[in-house]
Amino acid sequence: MELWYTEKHTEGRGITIKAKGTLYQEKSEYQEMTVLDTEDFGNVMLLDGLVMLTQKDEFVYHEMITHIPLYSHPNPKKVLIIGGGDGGTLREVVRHQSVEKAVLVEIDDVVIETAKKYFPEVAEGFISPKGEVRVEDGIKYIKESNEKFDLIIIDSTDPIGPAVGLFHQEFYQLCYDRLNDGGMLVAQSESPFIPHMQQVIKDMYGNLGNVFPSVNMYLAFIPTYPSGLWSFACASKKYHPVNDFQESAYNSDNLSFKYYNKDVHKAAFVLPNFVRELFEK
Ligand code: AG3
Repeated sequence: MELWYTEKHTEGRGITIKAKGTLYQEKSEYQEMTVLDTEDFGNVMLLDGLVMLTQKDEFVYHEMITHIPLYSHPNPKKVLIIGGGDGGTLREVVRHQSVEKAVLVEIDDVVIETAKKYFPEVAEGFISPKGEVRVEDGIKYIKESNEKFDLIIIDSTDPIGPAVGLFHQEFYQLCYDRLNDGGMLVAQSESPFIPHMQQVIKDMYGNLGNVFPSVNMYLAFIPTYPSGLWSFACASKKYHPVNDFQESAYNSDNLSFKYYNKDVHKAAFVLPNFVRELFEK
């Protein structure tokens, strides 16, 4: 008998992945966690039945949500990650020489514990002495803390469940206030090829644009996410992600990547017409 897991992306399409079995399943206070063992993508983490990451393609998302802003800011020392409980974003952030401290605020401890057990190479970030992990609501943290950051990364789920507030203008304003002068914010921003996500994108970029002087979208190819074409929002107080690319930091860090490189950095901001049109009034 063959077992196939399907995530429906719309009423008429989805992704289907052949599974060897279920390794773990639990209902946390916030969402349902599932880990599948699959033929093609290794272990797959689902939250409320939606693919969050797989061992085979997580590198794309985690490299792109981190290295683009970290090599656009001339001296990012302090980074705040909202969400990202699997540790993959933290793992990439702490590789940068300039980064002295990274605070990760994840609402659901079950995500952290599951990642440590079933995705040890992703959860590697938790070992770093530069990291500080807090299990609490990111919105509450940002309201109450007065720590300032050079970069805030919003590594959230789709805007459902506990993540809804992470797409609101009030939250972006709180982030803006927590950022130092040249600060930047990067957030995962769904797929421009899925109709209901196009509306999310319009609202989200509208909200960001009401708060930040500059907002740019960039794209990456993530095979297991809806449509495979994924987007990220880069909002900035001062630095431009393409014009201010930090070539010397990139060269001196001399890190090895599986997706990101300096040409990808620039190319990721080149948008096809149907994506550009999402921003036209
Ligand atoms: N966060 C973004 C996942 C969104 C996927 N959406 C979906 N499958 N419908 C991923 C967290 C990785 N650190």
